[in-house]
Amino acid sequence: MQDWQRSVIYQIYPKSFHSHAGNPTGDLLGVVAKLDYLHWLGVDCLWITPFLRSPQRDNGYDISDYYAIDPSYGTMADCELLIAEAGKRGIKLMLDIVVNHTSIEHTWFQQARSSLDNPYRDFYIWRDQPNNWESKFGGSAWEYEAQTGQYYLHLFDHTQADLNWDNPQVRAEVFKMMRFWRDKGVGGFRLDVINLISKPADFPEDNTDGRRFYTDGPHVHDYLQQMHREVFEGHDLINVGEMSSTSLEHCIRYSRPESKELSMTFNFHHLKVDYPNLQKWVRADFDFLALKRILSDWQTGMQAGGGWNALFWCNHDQPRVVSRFGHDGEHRVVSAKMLGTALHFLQGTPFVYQGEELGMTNPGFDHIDQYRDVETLNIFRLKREAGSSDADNMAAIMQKSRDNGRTPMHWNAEPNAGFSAAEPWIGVPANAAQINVAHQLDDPESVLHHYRQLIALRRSETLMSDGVYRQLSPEHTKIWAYVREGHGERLLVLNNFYGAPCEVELPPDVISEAMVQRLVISNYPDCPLRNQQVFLRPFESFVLHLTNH
Ligand code: TEU
Repeated sequence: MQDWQRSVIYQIYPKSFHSHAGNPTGDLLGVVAKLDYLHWLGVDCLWITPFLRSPQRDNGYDISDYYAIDPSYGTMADCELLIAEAGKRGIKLMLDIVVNHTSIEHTWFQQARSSLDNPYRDFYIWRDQPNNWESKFGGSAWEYEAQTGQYYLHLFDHTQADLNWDNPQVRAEVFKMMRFWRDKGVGGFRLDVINLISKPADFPEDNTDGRRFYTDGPHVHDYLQQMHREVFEGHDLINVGEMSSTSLEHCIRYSRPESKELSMTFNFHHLKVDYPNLQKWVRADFDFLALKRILSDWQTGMQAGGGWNALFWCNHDQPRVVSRFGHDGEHRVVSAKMLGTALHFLQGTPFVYQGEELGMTNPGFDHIDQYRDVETLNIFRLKREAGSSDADNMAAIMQKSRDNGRTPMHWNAEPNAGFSAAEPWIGVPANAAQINVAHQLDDPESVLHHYRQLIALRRSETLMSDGVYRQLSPEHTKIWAYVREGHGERLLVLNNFYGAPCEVELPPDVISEAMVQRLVISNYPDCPLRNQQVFLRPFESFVLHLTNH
């Protein structure tokens, strides 16, 4: 087992974490100020979303200089201080590398667009005519450049131009930049949409949006192996790839050690269970059986193939999980704990997204003016142009917008939730006075203490890292039941995903009153001895360690 296979990673969205300077947006010194909190929580590593120089059109995922800190976040000295101070507390820092595309303000693009024979022209992807591929943020994936009379490819916003990875000079520049950060002391990389970097040379099209052609594209494994040789080899780094619309087979290849590519992969299939017919922008309940099936298939598949999962419910692109798969009203605390337990006992490396450990909820913003996200604003405009009603659009946006997860971290009950002395760049949810760090630190029954316990358990319960996953009662419509087994022992993990009590009958080989039962964690104060017939209270969740003697 590698160290990172026993680690827990905490994700920081620095724009919304803490402003040390008292600005509308957070900064790196704001992260430094909260390191003691993160150390207390027990996390091993911080993934901080991009803070490099950027026009911030997509909140830093549009980088214009890979070697400079964006002034809104501070200076290179602040970054060095953060690496050093985190290191003193045994915490690594994972840098978010966005190299599928750059901002069009990057000098490479400025050069490239200036003339057809500029040496940087081939850093990007140009065509005389667009094909029918669509941008993930809506509309065509091609933008016309009048000066040179060609179109450039952008799989995301038109200000995010896709790099041409088939050009060896592009790869050389990317690897050089990554070595620069490695040598500065970062402990690893989170690679943004890294499975989209290899586009087929003939740009094929059919009647779809085109993603099937460039997802996990023709040379992606070769390029990642080259990255491994040129950046990772001989260094102790945790590298996680964000894989968009990927497959299990590819994720095994990306993450199994023999491939010499990455440590682990994120995928999003389990977060499309509330996209009816894969339509994101529709308000819909989630499909619980699909959620269990998808997560279970990935558990068994990755384990069989020797791959490694990055486990997560939340990130800066997703709504808050307690509002999504739990209950953000009267059952908020118990359901947030249940969701934490259900995820942390899976095989893989768990990620906790800032505020998730408090059970933060979606903010309930019901007016488009409250939203900042480029994707949300693009979609609202496109839907309106297509004739869909504002009421329908807002219903979907309130449920699905990425801004649901981007509101400021709730530190305390003071103005702006203690995030900043200044009015924040995006609204603070009304429940910040009740749901915040200061309050939960003092409450041993809080979601925060439950997460701290989950994080600590990963060090003491070996089966959390290496136990074999087996789903029980896959057809049960309310309960997700699974075991992790090995060394003649077993963890039994039971989770009621709903607000009504219910029962499940477990196989006799899994549990009996004759077995030695030890309660590992639970979200109710008492936990009676169990046998095959288990009764669970609303959103109840617990884990038992079982042995035969
Ligand atoms: O996200 C890539 C991605 O595919 C998404 O999760 C995306 O937000 C979703 O498809 C939109 O519906 C990454 C970053 O995490 C995201 O913040 C960036 O906007 C995106 O890449 C472009 O760099």
